[in-house]
Amino acid sequence: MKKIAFLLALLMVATCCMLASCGEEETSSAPEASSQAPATSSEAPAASSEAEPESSEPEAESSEEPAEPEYEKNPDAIPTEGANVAAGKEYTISEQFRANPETYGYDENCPVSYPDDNFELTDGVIPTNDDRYSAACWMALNQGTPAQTERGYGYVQFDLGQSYEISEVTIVSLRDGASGINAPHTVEVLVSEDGENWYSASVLTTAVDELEDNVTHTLVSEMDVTGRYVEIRVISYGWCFMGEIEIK
Ligand SMILES: [Ca+2]
Ligand SMILES: [Ca+2]
Repeated sequence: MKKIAFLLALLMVATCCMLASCGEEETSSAPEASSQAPATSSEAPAASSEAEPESSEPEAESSEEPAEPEYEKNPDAIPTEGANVAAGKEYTISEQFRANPETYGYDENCPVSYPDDNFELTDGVIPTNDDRYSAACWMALNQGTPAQTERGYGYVQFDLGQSYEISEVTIVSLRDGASGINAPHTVEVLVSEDGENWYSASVLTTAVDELEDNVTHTLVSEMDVTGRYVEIRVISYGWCFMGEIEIK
């Protein structure tokens, strides 16, 4: 009996010890858990701050996305049937660079560098590889123009006179790396029926560094839209030379 009582007592002590250690573990793990809690909660803002750029990106996209349901093709738009409807049309170009001949910096009092003599982009004259950047058939935008630096892109805007079904916009551009001239690495095409409400129809990104140097390039943006007004936004490194734009 003494043995049994002793064993029972031993068992009780062992059980108590186990319970106590469990309690200790629980209480000792509790601070850990609570110390983890702030950690996770401190992670949470981090996660949310990390998520912010992500969520702000979709937001930025979604700020255009809501426009998508609003965007409807104009049923009265005229099919281009593969014809270049920009041919011979007037257009508006963003401010061009005015280089000071002594400093080469921007000087608003100096004449436009590599000007557009009206219709250069729609005259059907497509520069060849023999047309170096000094050839008159080129016009140029420069990312260093104060207004363009602030806005982030240069643009060419068309009023086609009536709404067309548009599936393709091409830009003939020059890459002359040694002269700081690059084909645009981003071409965004926006369309509008009224000239006020714009819809981003296409964003074309080009690995400019992989393009053959010292030659003329034709960049093709594809889309499936209608519009009377077309704005072509270009982002380039340094100079962006353009010789022809076609809208089909
Ligand atoms: Ca031309
Ligand atoms: Ca020119």
